[in-house]
Amino acid sequence: MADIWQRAMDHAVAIARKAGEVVREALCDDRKVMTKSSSVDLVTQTDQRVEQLIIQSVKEKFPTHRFIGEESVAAGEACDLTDSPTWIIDPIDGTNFVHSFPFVAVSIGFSVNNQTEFGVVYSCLEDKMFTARRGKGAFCNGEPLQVSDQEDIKQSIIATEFGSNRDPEAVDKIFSSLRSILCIPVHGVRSAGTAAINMCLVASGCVEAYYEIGIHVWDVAAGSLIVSEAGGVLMDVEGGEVDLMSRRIVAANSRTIAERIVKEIDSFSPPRDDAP
Ligand code: LIP
Repeated sequence: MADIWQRAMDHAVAIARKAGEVVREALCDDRKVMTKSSSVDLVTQTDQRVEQLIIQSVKEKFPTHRFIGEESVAAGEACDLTDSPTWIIDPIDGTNFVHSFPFVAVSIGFSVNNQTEFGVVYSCLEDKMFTARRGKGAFCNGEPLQVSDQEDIKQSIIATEFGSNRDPEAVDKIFSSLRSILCIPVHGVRSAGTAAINMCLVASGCVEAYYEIGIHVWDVAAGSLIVSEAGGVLMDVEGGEVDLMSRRIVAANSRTIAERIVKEIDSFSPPRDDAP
């Protein structure tokens, strides 16, 4: 049977590549940095330009589709995931881009009936195009991806981020989880600075798991499918099913590793992305 979303996925790959070119060019220029929810939540004109580039080109081809975009939501648009075909866009992982920290990704997830149909993460500076189509596997530059088969947490590397919440209570919990996980002990803890690339590292088998509290649906929509199609599992930080609007995620190579991490996480619940 023909894959009805293949044309949309092909378009996502093409537009992510084009967006990556814009990002690479912009890295050669001075960046005017603005702030959003706090002084460490950064945005540049390139984030806004890339999001508009993606949205406009999708609208021309798929006029009935809906959007959740990081910068559109920051500008006041709703963050509602309905049953309609919806493109979930993170135009650029902002803070890394501002500092030319070399992991910068364009992330595009596509959801229909609350199910992610495809995910595309373009790591612009590495020129790596990660893709996944539901039920059809995950790939990097066309090569199949497979999570690590390591089930011993003590032989593992775990990725996480510190996020942009500087509320001391939240920071204490983030450090408490980090301390517990580090002292299991694990081989190491790493941060690429972007949820999307951290998840692609899980899918590639370079790290056994990634967890974070405070991310947004646009950070993880595409990466989640890339992890599960590479054979990994997704979980909430308290166990149970992941909810992409909850701003909490564990993405691991296996249930064993995910459950072990959940045991160590000092959880909290940031306001949901779809909170009214
Ligand atoms: C970033 C995420 C990262 C998180 C940051 C931020 P942005 O996305 O990729 O995992 O720790 O706080 O949310 O805002 O740079 O696109």
